[in-house]
Amino acid sequence: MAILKKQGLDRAALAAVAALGLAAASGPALAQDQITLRSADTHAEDYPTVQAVAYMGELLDGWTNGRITIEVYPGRQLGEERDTIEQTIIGALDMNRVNLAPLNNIVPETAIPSLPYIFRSVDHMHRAMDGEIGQQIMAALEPHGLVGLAYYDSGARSFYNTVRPINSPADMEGLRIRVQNSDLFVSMVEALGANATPMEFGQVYDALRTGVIDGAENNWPSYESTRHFEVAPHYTLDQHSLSPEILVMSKIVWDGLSAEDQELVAKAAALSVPRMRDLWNERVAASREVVEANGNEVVEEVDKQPFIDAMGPVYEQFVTTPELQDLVDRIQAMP
Ligand code: GTR
Repeated sequence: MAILKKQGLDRAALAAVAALGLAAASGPALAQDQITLRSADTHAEDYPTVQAVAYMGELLDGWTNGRITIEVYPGRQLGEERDTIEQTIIGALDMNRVNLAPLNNIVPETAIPSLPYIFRSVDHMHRAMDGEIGQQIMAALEPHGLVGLAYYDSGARSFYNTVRPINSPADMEGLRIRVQNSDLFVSMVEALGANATPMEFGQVYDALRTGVIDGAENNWPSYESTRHFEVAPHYTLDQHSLSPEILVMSKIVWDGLSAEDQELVAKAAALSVPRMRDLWNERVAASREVVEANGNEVVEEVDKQPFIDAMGPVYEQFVTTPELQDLVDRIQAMP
């Protein structure tokens, strides 16, 4: 984190100053220190997730007269999600906006909102994740070195491919589908009879273009922003996953903030959520227009039931403890 670095004192030195009773050095002087939080995102600068974190930074900047700021690094500048998650856990990176899926293998609780068809609608997802269930999943991140700050929308993920329109699971047979680095997504694709290839987001376009894979899965904005729609024209709105995005902070960095600053950061993160949702809805509509103007074949009216019916093995594989089952039950019981 930038606080200590800029001041040129390490933690031990600060502790020594405090032990000597030099309150002025550790108290008011430190309070004036500049805190610059570096935050990574895989998406381009105009994507709603990037804009939401930038907005959070503007709020903090305004409230603190520039004492706390956020520097957002969009477009994978700091690496793919797997790398940036590792950097965040060890405190080399302060904040990170990722999907929940690449956290599935690290924190089992994060698999629950990533489960196929666990949510009936985006509203259902909001009700669960904005409340106790979302909080419980955020709390589960902490022993793994991460503090959850906000859930952001990610719409619904659906399949697209270069080969044929998908109307039922039978059409998935044998297709090589890229998934995120999540065993849950591998299991889901395999339950549908396709072959799953975990791969970083930044490699998908070339892999589709060169035929290394036949397809992938994502929401409207990502299908459009990555130009995947130009190389994989068949898009089927099977909406198998509503796995939300999450903004996390390194626990090491969080623990280095004063209680007052933690409160400011949490408040700014909370306020960035409604802003993100507005930006998201606008972007979904705009992305859809771009794809449709390109003449892509979009299968809108797909019977989801056979897809849902195929998901039993995924739930069996990932809902493995009474605690995880309880999360599933509570989500499903929500109106
Ligand atoms: C996007 C998501 C990214 C990343 C990407 C992917 O929808 O916003 O964080 O998970 O999908 O498929 O890798």
